Amino acid sequence: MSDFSQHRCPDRLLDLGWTPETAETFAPYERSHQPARVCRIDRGGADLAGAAGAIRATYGGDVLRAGAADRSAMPAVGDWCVVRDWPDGRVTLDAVLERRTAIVRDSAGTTSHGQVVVANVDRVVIVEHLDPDPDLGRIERLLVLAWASGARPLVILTKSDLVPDPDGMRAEVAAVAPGVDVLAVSAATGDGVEAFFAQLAPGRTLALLGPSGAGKSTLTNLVARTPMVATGATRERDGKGRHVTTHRQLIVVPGRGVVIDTPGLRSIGIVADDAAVATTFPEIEELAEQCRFRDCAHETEPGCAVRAAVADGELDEQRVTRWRKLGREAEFHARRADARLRAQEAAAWKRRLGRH
Ligand SMILES: Nc1nc2c(ncn2[C@@H]2O[C@H](COP(=O)(O)OP(=O)(O)OP(=O)(O)O)[C@@H](O)[C@H]2O)c(=O)[nH]1
Ligand SMILES: [Mg+2]
Ligand SMILES: [Zn+2]
Repeated sequence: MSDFSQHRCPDRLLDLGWTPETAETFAPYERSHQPARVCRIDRGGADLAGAAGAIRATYGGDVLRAGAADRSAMPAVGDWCVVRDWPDGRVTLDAVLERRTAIVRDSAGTTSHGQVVVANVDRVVIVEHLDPDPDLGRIERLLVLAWASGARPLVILTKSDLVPDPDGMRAEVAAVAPGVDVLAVSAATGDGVEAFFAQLAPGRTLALLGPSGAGKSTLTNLVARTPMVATGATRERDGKGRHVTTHRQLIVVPGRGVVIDTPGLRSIGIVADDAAVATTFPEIEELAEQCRFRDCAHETEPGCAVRAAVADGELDEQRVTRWRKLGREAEFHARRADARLRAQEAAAWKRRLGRH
């Protein structure tokens, strides 16, 4: 049995989120490599945490080749990787172990490969401020991203100390997040912070996502019990808002859990399937099943249950608009992924025919 199995693996790996599944994916490498989790990425390599502490590694040839063909194959923060110590002192990151979950955003360009924002996350924490007003559309978009990742979402509304009725606002947000816990917190007064901490558990990984200035790094430092990452008012430079956090960073808090702080998101393209959109908008999907026509576009068709609910004031028209937009985006992405698959298949055939 592997030295890194659940029973015999160092406590440090369990603190990092090591699971029996990770042990299984690592087994083929155990003679030559050690496992480590990516804390931070830069162009030259990665900072990782392993059983014996911090590791700095450069990317091995196989990783670079795979990453050139498919960007999502490059290591991401949260990934479990295998690293090798060479006699000449070099340390290389030679493979990325299979991901349990991955938050993938649409990357610019013509390929359909998404960019892995963070990997192996258990809870996606959507952080949104109560002041200025929370952006419901942004929360829904991040919920789609979260459901598509395979991890469970959670919404944290920050800066409750700055608004007169945080509970009322919390209820409004909860209405667009069916089935998802929505908490209001204040880092300034400590209100609601214990309920947030209740979401932590040793070995569990939380990733904080949300706009710049929402308070992601402030929450990270609260979890860490010490200032680990910089926080501050968003700076203005060249007329463009500057983010305080510029790197994704994984922080291990022994006995408490793992938290990943990320830079504020400006805009995010989703890489999602219909299922993630459906899970985000369950009440609309349920109505849509009652439309007279199976292919109802919910525009002018007779017997449209969605439009009827809007007319009756049971359903917010803007939420319907956002649902359709996200649905179209998911569909667009699925078509592009299909096209890539077909192109790959065609290229493979060409190679096979070329050999004869
Ligand atoms: N009043 C109040 N201020 C807060 C709260 N949480 C965060 N802040 C302040 O909001 C500002 C932004 O907080 P950060 O934690 O740096 O925000 P961020 O989400 O990490 O921002 P980026 O790193 O740019 O993405 C800081 O000045 C914090 O002190 C809160 O609950 N109440
Ligand atoms: Mg930050
Ligand atoms: Zn309809």
